[in-house]
Amino acid sequence: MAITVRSLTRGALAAFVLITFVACAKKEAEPEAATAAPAVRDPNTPLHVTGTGLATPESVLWDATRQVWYVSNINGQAPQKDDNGYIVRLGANGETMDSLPFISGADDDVTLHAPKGMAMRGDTLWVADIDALRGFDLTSGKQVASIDLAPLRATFLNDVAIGNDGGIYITDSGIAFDAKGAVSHPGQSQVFVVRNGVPTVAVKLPRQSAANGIAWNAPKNAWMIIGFNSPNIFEWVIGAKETTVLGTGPGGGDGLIVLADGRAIYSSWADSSLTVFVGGTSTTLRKGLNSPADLGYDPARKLIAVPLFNDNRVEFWPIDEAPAPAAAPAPKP
Ligand SMILES: [Ca+2]
Ligand SMILES: [Ca+2]
Repeated sequence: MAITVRSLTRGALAAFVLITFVACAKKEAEPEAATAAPAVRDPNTPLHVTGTGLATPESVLWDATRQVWYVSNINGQAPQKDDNGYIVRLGANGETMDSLPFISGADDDVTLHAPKGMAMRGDTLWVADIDALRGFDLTSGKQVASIDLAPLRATFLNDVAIGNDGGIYITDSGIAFDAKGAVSHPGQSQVFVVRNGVPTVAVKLPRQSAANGIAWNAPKNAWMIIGFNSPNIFEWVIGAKETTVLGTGPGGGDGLIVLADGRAIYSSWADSSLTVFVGGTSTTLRKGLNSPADLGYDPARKLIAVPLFNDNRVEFWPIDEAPAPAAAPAPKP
């Protein structure tokens, strides 16, 4: 029904104007989640920020086919089996997409306690969940698999990656937390591989290294692994009995990606940084990132997604955009 101003009483007109105003205000507020890039960017601000709908975000994963980011949310304590974890989708520029989580432990037909690392193989999203690997259909969000790694003594599954052999590789930090939050290492720092639905131990790392990020390093045909409780950058060649150490960094390692050119970029809780590792040396790329967890990466845009675990936020940074330099020191005479 068309509404003419003449047919409205003064009160109704005021309400109509108010509603229109609110609607306009709402419309203008919408792009907040995805800040448009100005012509000249300030390299010290993220390209996009997403700060709504997230609760203890641990991992971000880019899906180039669907042009969405997946964000795993622990929603509470990292080791707690509370079945309240969830996964949301964000648009390519970090826009909030889901009014309800895409995948939610709160649903009766989903079990998801504290989701961390994620990887895609075909149409399935594989998610590390304390001592199990959960599989979800990427179109429907329905749970399609649950693989129990508790019999292999998994205690803190962390990152997931697909190998060039088709195996699903999962790190186990092997850590536990007591009632006061103190960390102990009752489990083994190790990597599992799942083939045809069957998990086995792939390799064990030094006991207290707390294996965290894992990424396939194609140029070297090997895995790269970092530990939350180690400054070492580990390498593991499939079939080798042990890992080797490629170099060191600040420690507190979490997310890890390896670029096509062989550069590795990882997040560090120790110095709140993104750090680049190349030629055996770690160099700070960017600081000021509080509790930076498992990184997502879109190679087409060279855009890195950093979930800030304790800040309930995901920041998107172009990787090859250098931070504005601090004031240069005066040249020495
Ligand atoms: Ca449930
Ligand atoms: Ca992690």
